[in-house]
Amino acid sequence: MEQTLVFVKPDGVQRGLIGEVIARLERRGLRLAAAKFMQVTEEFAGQHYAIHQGKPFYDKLIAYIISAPVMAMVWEGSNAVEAVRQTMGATRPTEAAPGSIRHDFGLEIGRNLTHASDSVENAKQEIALWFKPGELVSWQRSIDEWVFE
Ligand code: DAT
Ligand code: MG
Repeated sequence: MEQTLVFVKPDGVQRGLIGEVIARLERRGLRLAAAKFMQVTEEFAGQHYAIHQGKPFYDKLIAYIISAPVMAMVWEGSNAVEAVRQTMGATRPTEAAPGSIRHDFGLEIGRNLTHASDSVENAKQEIALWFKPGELVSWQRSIDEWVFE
């Protein structure tokens, strides 16, 4: 089953939107595989956002991500990577589709509420960075056959 890494960023946590994000992913039919509420260190944030090192927004991005706790999760399901990116919406909230989280709750790219892996390959790397294998729960739901074809 395809898996993807999601985290509710510090603004989403501070604004009390953890439950909203989880509710939307559950409602979509995705299955939770792991969850961890944590304070990210500067070093860890640098590892997660290594691809953005050197970009003009990098320092502010790291300061934002470590400014309060985050809620990190692994979600799984058919086309999980693409489906979760769609539920989150485009990076810039003013370009995010109506009905997406970034549209419905965001205004600025530097306060865009959530992270979601952008490819299956990156999802694997990010899940390995954020979670130990033993923290992932392998389980089935009785409704799975009504969600996964
Ligand atoms: P996404 O979070 O949609 O995967 P990304 O990987 O391109 O987007 O960038 C990571 C985060 O960095 C993004 O959520 C917000 C910030 N960011 C990206 N591009 C930016 C820009 N041009 N100005 C300010 N912040 C930016
Ligand atoms: Mg990204």
